Amino acid sequence: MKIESIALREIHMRLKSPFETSFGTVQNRRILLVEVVTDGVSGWGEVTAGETPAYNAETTDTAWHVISDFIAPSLIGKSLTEASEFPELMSQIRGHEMAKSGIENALWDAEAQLKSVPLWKLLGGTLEEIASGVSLGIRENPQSLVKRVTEELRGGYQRIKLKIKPGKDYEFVAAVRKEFPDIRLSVDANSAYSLDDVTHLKRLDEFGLLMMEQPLNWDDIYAHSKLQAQIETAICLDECIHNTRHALAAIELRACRTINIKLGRVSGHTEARRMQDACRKRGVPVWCGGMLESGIGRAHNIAMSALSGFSLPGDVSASQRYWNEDVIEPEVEVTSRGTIQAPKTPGIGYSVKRDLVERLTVRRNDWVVPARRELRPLYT
Ligand code: OSB
Ligand code: MG
Repeated sequence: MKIESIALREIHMRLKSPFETSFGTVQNRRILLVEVVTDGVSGWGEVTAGETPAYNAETTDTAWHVISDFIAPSLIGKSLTEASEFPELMSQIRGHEMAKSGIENALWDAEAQLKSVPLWKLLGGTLEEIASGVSLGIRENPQSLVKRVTEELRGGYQRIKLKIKPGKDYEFVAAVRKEFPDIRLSVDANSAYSLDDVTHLKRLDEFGLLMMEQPLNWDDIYAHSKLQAQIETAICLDECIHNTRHALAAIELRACRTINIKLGRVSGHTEARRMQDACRKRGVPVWCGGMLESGIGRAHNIAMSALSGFSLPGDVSASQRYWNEDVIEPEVEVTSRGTIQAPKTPGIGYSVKRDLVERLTVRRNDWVVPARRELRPLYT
């Protein structure tokens, strides 16, 4: 695979409604898309960094910088046998997993197209139907949250995740649990609590939650091991886990019983696949997290979710929950059983609406292999 050109663009997309987490509210997304052309084929990837460094350290702008000044210049013109060689090529760049992931995943899409297989099959996926759940932002009051949950359950979703933060937790979860005693229900705190809150967090045990996601500091695996020893609810780590070494440390420390794998946070398909495999061998179920992606990132999430370690419903839901119009065709749809069908066509399995992407683009950077210099005639 000779890397002939790389295009990096920023597109602006507006979520249908604002999404509130413990670290802030977002509605206007600034998304980076990557298009890599290799052996005449276009592969697409998405950078899932947020607009602010509140979820993790990266932002749309840090990813723009790292891709533009380091990743793209060092990749252009190179030849790779497989996309899985990319992490080794980038081993000099510390962190910046989301920036790397945007490029690596575009290479995976291209490789799958060149081999005429769906990406999920190239990755070694076996699940042809993916279990789908939803992540619901923090609401003004418990009643409006219950209303939202009711609507999502009508859509067939298999699991409901509620965002929580101090002051917007116990009563909200209690109201939903009272209305729906049997659904698979979980919570996500995005690092809003500390070990001083153990007694408070322990009260959530009574709701029989599937899991409690990332209650403590974004970079503190050890503190989660202290908390897990004192509560019954299974802890799921999200922010803390950037690679398989982190996952293994967390499992050995008993800091969690499940892991949310996000392609961007773990730097792309190669590492995500390694992580789910390591977890599966140790009996730790994993699931696919979401970052309010456009259809391109969503398609990559679907491909990853077909790997057999992904045994819990993920935060991968229908395009229409997020956008009036998504950038892919067909849009991602969820069956009445709360599943997403793995696509049958090569690559990510959805086609990119180039005209729409063009209209949404606000800036763009391009790298092209210098054309071979023409042989000049000796005499003119
Ligand atoms: O913690 O899983 C998270 C969105 C932005 C940042 C962090 C998270 C989320 C979500 C949304 O939960 C999941 C989705 O894409 O629907
Ligand atoms: Mg989370």
